[in-house]
Amino acid sequence: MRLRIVVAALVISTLPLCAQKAQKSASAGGAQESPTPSAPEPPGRVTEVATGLEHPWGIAFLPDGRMLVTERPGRLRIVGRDGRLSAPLTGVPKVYARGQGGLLDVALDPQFAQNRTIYLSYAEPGEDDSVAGTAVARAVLGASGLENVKVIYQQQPKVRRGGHYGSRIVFRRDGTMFITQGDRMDYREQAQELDSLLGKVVRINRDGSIPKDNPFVGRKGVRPEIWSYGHRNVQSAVLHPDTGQLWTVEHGARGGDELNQPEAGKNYGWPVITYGRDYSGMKIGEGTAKAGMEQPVYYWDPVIAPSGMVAYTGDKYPGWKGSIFIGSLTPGALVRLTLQNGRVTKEERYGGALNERIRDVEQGPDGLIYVITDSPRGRVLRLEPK
Ligand SMILES: [Ca+2]
Repeated sequence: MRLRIVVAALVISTLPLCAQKAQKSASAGGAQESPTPSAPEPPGRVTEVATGLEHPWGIAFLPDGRMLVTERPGRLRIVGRDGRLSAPLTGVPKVYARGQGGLLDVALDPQFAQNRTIYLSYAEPGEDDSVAGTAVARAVLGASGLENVKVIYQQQPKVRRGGHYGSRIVFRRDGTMFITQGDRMDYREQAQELDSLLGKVVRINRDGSIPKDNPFVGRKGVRPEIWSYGHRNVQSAVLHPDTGQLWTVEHGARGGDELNQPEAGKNYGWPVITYGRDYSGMKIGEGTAKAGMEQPVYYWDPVIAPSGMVAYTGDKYPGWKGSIFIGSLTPGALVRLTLQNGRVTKEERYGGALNERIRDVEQGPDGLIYVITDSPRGRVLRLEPK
């Protein structure tokens, strides 16, 4: 009698689990999941290069080894090789500096040595400051500030509140530019709508015009800037130095950060398919897979909260050439992925002295890895090999 009660209780208690599993397998995507490795001290020494930056967001090295660094409240500074911060450069466009908004990425033109041109991505306020959207401006880096500033991209529509502005700027080998964006948080359904620029990776020419070979050019009711869609919030992007293909990492909700290789015209699923759940624990969308929607190459659950990414091409650290590095905001670490034939073959994480909110990662002209930390007194750190 007692045994029967126990068995019955077991059957009842496992029923919802079985139902859940059956439902899961009906739409199982089968993408590769991070094993969530531990995060020991990095191999080498972490040195502070600069400090006192207010929520630094993006870094780009100038050819002489100095760095351009954005601060999210709306300042752009040069960090000298001695770590000294310049005064804020003049000419930076007005930014919507609230919540996740503000001045975001900075990138040098592929022909910077000839044209001294840089690009900034940022949250741009609307006319009355009640709405905002991601934007990109180009400018010439003058002696003490930006000159010939021109806004070359504006995400449409601008919306109220919300976060998820993305964004990173990456140049393709053909000279066109990718801008990664987010779904503006409260508007996630628009990631699937092709007349909206929310939740999209876009591709434009460096003067702001639209490349004629973009996947949706000429299609009625579709924004011609769109390269790929169904993205949640892409704050990590790199052009793979071997293949020339775009790699991105996007923030999921609870679980479901994704490594993607966005290809022209493809749908990356958000918010219809995802490996994550809402912060409340509720299911999002329809499952993890659906016909016509791409699987991520790799996903993280629990999340790493990815921001900033670099493909390492140097030879200063044994065994790291060809690895991809991603900054983790939460739990805070530098994540290293080894890739082979478009798959992740190994993930390592370095915490310890790098156990901070890492907002961007770059390779310096000296072949060393630099990161910036997201805090009111953010720092530039350099990882020196043993
Ligand atoms: Ca996806």
